[in-house]
Amino acid sequence: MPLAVPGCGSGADDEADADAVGLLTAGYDPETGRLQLIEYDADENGTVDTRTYMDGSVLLRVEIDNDEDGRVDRWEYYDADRNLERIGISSLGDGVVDSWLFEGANGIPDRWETFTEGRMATLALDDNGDDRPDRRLSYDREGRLSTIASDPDETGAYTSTVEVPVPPSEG
Ligand SMILES: [Ca+2]
Ligand SMILES: [Ca+2]
Ligand SMILES: [Ca+2]
Repeated sequence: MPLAVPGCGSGADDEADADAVGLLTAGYDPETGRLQLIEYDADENGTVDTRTYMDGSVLLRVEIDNDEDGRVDRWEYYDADRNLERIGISSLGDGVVDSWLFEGANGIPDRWETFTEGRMATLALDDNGDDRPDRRLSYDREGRLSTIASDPDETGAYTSTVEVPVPPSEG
């Protein structure tokens, strides 16, 4: 039996075993009884990798930890009709969103935003609805538009890049 270490700060309260039913575990608000959280082991390896946040029957968001290191890699946000609205991705795996994908009206992403140190670095847009970006706007450290890359021939790659001149300083 492991010894309890008193006075060392953290309690052992959050070590409660999950009463998993199959691969799904549901969490309820202790006061209202509303469904709050569904934990799911999508690849059935015994470790929860998908958490769905709910407010009763309303789906709020899904957090996915693909590599199961305890840090979320993908966030999915849904609108009131349960349509996927935007997807956040932590490409560095550090638990911080650095890319956002926005779903277009046809249900496929038509806008991608990437972030560096909390500011938008690039914004890519799919203008012709083929699920691939055709234009990419890049921003400099000051948040100014610096380059516009585009794919005028629809090759699937950016073949044209235009530098946006830095405006003359106002001083
Ligand atoms: Ca798993
Ligand atoms: Ca992870
Ligand atoms: Ca496109």
